[in-house]
Amino acid sequence: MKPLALTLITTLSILVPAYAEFRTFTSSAGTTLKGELVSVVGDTVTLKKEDGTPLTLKLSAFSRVDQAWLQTQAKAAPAAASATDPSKATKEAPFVNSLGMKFVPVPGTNVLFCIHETRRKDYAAYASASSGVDTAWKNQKMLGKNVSEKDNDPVVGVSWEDAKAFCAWLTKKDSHTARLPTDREWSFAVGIGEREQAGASPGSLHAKIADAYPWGSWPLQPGAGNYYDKTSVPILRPKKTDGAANMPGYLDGFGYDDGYPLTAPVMSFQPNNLGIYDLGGNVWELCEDLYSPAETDITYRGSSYGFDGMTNMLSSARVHQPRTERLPHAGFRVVLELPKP
Ligand SMILES: [Ca+2]
Repeated sequence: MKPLALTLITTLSILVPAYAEFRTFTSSAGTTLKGELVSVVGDTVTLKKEDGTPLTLKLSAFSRVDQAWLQTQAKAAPAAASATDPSKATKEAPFVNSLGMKFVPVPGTNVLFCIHETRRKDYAAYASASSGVDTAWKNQKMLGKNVSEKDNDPVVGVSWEDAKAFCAWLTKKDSHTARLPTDREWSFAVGIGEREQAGASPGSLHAKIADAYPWGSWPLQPGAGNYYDKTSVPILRPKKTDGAANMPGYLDGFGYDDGYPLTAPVMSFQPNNLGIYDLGGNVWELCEDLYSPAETDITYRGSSYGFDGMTNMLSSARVHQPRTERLPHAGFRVVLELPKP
């Protein structure tokens, strides 16, 4: 990628990314460049190179996957505003905790939802401050590759018990009650809480709402989330047991290609209308609840990078695993309890 002439940015609004980090960008010609995103203004992208010098490029100079990522960053809410009191948090001014995790209100619940899945760096802070934390999260593999190696990748390979221990540690550290979301709270976060019966077990609600997906309605839209990548199609091919197996294109993932064979850094795709990212795709998310009263398995929501099939991509989909299970395509999201109204 050849540097273009540096231009002075005089446009009225400079959109600051939700968070910045060094990442490897790929040009439309396939060459790579490491840099930190500074701004996206119209079709002009400004990066900071590793040596600190700025570099301005046209959006079209980037690969299709990077263009989508850059546009998502440009649309993300500016990170400037934040609330210091959880009860004052809004979508525009989230509560930010001591780890830099951002939390927003979800109507229908009395909690704030973290806008992102718990990151590897959040879990690393907990693991280094605690003793006896299981180390499976450091070494998770899929397709023969390591999963979630970077700080802003979602932590994977954590059991329900591990996630609850993280929440207990965070509660003590920040003096705000942190826990896993209940299955019902998760439904409100993804926009279907009003359509489900309160008190029903997660298992009884599985895939019962046929027209709601985290991105909206079928078909799967480009940029909808980290669901499936062309490079992993032959290996993560959807199972023929899914009810839609005969649908044209199904066994090839409908041609969907998100650029991430495994996990993506959290917040790489568009947020929902509440400002919450990756409720669909990336990693399955542990909930507080048992799947059904008759068993001891725990409920997961939201699907993953492994293209779990149409049924499991529904907003109302639930899967279940034993509470001690540690999986390379599952993690968790934290909620903060608000004072009782
Ligand atoms: Ca997710």
